Amino acid sequence: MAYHPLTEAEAVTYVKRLPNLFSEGAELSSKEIGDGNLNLVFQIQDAATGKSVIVKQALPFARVVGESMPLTLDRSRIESEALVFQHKFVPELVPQVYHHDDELALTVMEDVSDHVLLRKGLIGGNRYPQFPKQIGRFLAQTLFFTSDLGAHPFEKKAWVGKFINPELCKITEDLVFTDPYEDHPGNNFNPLIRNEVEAIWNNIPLKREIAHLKYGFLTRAEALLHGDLHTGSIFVTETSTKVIDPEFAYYGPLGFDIGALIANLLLNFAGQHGLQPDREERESFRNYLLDTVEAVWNEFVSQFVQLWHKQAKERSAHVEGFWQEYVNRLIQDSAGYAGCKMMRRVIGLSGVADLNSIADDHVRAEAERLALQIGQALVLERKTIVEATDITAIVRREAAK
Ligand code: SR1
Ligand code: MG
Repeated sequence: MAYHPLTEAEAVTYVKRLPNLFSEGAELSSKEIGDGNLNLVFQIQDAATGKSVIVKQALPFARVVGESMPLTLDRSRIESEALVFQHKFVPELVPQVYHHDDELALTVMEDVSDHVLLRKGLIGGNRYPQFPKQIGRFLAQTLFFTSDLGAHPFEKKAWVGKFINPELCKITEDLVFTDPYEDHPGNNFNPLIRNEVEAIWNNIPLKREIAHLKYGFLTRAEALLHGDLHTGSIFVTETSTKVIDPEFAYYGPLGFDIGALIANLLLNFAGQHGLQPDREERESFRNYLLDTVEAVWNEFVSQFVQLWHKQAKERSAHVEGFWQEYVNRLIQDSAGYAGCKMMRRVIGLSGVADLNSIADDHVRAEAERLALQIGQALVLERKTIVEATDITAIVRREAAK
């Protein structure tokens, strides 16, 4: 079938033709539930059995901007291949892919909407005690086994080729590392923070550090990244985690995925200024978020280092002291990428609900200023960071100012 965006009814007809999903004659309902920046998402349900699937279809443009921002349909193939890939390493943490159609740029997959988006859950003040262990496992497994540490060198290079993703990388290169730091027409920030934003545009030492981080993103094909691991790409319950949406997947520096997650936890930390009016509740939730940042890093690193010692195939990995230096650099990269990802969500094209849902412009401006302060400090001070508590100490210091 030639590419066209499906209607809700066409999405039903499409899944009915697929073997082994629904029984013949099943009465299926269909609802387009996509609220992300880029794609159509249909939920197809059989009310009689309760079974449901998701049909995710790429549009030839970015939904959040419209047809003026054309976007490759090939991202659908990348996403489906990345999901299948990640599912092999951590089946319990990634939705199962049932079917992919290159021509229609769509993927039929497991419906995980019995979970809630982590961003929504955190905005609602909910806590997820199992999350650090589970996301730590996701990060450790997917990053280790796709890197030169855990993969055969021929295999790794073939994977680099398979996951070349130039157009979506270009979005990140522009929206995370370039546009927010200059007076770019795509930027979209609260006019009340113009002074702080202009100070960033004029801060050459900061921009130089961001240039180093961008250069790492451009050149360091270390592992297959998720590529957009924010809290809107993660579904959670109290006991389960599912990572979705790897359409930005490509071979890049490990710290970019870890940093994305830390940034989004800290954007919620900043947003608490407007999200939680009760001071004690706010402090308690902020402590929870910082504990989560520390636990995510600690879980990741302990699982990653264990894999390293037990399963690293690359002989140089076993040179004495190398793993410690690698991990030291990784936490510094992660902090730097977290800083960029915080600033882009305040200044750039695509914001986050943790801040944007704060109705009062002045209260929101306070939260946004804090996010910018933390972001800048993480970029500028990243080389002093050794442990996760060094990251959270920077955040506490900036919040206390
Ligand atoms: C135009 S796309 C904007 C953002 O949405 C995605 O989630 C990525 O973060 C991208 O930068
Ligand atoms: Mg996405």
